[in-house]
Amino acid sequence: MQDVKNRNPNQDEFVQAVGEVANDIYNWVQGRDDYHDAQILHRMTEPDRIVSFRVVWEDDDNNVRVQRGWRVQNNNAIGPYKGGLRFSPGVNESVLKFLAFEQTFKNSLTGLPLGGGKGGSDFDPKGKSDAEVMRFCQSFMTELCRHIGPSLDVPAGDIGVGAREIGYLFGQYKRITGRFEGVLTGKALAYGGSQMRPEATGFGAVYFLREMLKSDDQEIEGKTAILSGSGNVALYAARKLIDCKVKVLSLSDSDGVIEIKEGLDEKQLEWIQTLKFEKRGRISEAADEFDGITFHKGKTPWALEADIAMPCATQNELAADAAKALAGNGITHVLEGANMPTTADAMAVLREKGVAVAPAKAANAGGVAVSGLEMSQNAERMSWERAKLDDLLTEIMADIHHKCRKAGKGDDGSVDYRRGANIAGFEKVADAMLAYGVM
Ligand code: NDP
Ligand code: 2IT
Repeated sequence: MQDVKNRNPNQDEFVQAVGEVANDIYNWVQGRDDYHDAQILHRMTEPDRIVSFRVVWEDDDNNVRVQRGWRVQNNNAIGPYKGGLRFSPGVNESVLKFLAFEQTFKNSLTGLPLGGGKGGSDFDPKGKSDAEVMRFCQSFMTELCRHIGPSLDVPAGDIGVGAREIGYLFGQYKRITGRFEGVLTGKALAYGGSQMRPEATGFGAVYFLREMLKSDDQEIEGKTAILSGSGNVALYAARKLIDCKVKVLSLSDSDGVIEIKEGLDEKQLEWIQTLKFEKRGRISEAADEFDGITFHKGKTPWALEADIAMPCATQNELAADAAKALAGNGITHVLEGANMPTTADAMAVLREKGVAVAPAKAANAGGVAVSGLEMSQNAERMSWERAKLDDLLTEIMADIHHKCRKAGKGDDGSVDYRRGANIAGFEKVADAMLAYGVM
């Protein structure tokens, strides 16, 4: 790890993500001389390549604006690079390297032939007009298009990149290359998108939770949950939790948290979906609209009492103090909807207090799994029915759960899902790399 730190100065997020994996697989790889001799882990910590580029666009007042763009192609040992694009002012090379690294193991866990990548820009879509977002996306894709392709690298959405952005990006790819092909996932149904892709990450996380509870002889029905975030992952997780008769007691954005004392109802959720996905409003507006909802400015959900906590916003949003509060408030399960939402210190607290943690690379893998299925549909120029995709997603999440339990079981019979996810995700990629020899 010291070597990883030295090689990646000022890249804290990347070092953190590598540290988690290295720590969890350390004992398991002892005795695997083939991995050691081939320097597998060391090789995995160097991305195959990073493309970095300038993105220039004009705002509505004709000012020329300059942004940075990246694509981190981390590892294609088991399939074409695959992973989302993030547009957010906090994006930098460290964040994208950590996300691409995580994605590699997550994609391996899905059982589908998907390598790992991630990309994005420090562009902030918030407060921009549709025309500005379109011009930015077109400029971004004008460079990115030469580095991606259906068998090479297939980007998708992430923070700040949803259906609108994917539409502009795909349109520009098609315009420049002249090819209509499955080069992006998360497309709308009208032009080659998949049923269930918008819902897949949030729904998949809840399917994973259901499996976790089942293996402890618990029912999901009747539980209470606190969620952070109010984007794609949080709102579809909330939708599935409500279907499973779980009370959703909070949602949030970077302004603060809404507390929903009686639990979110269908009508409120639909209203919030329109607010966030169509009107691009702020979560505090839900408190102005509904009596049972209160807004706490600048706060997070982690002080509220519940059975389940689901961080669904961003990395390192759940720190040690919050973890202590969660454990003290009766939280039994933490389900990571976001990527690496729990700091290393917070993770240590949760482990010590015996709170079960479903790690991001397992819990939120449903999104990329259905992206993989979107690629299959595009390749055969077909589109599958919603029920089939929901069944496949359910099966994939159950299979990931099974892999995590199997690899994460300790000598005393207890299960560490994070260790299990890291070992099971690592093994498939490592074995493929071994097969290719030294490269
Ligand atoms: P969205 O852009 O749809 O929503 C992001 C949400 O998180 C918003 O509510 C946003 O609030 C909040 N948020 C973002 N940054 C911060 C911050 N620094 N502090 C507090 N709140 C913040 O993104 P997604 O829902 O798609 O992604 C959420 C997380 O899930 C990310 O970690 C992403 O990597 C992960 N993920 C997403 C998948 C997908 O399929 N979309 C798949 C797997 C993982 P605000 O509007 O105020 O910024
Ligand atoms: O973090 C993730 O898994 C995603 N943002 C989804 C990636 C994808 O290719 O669907």
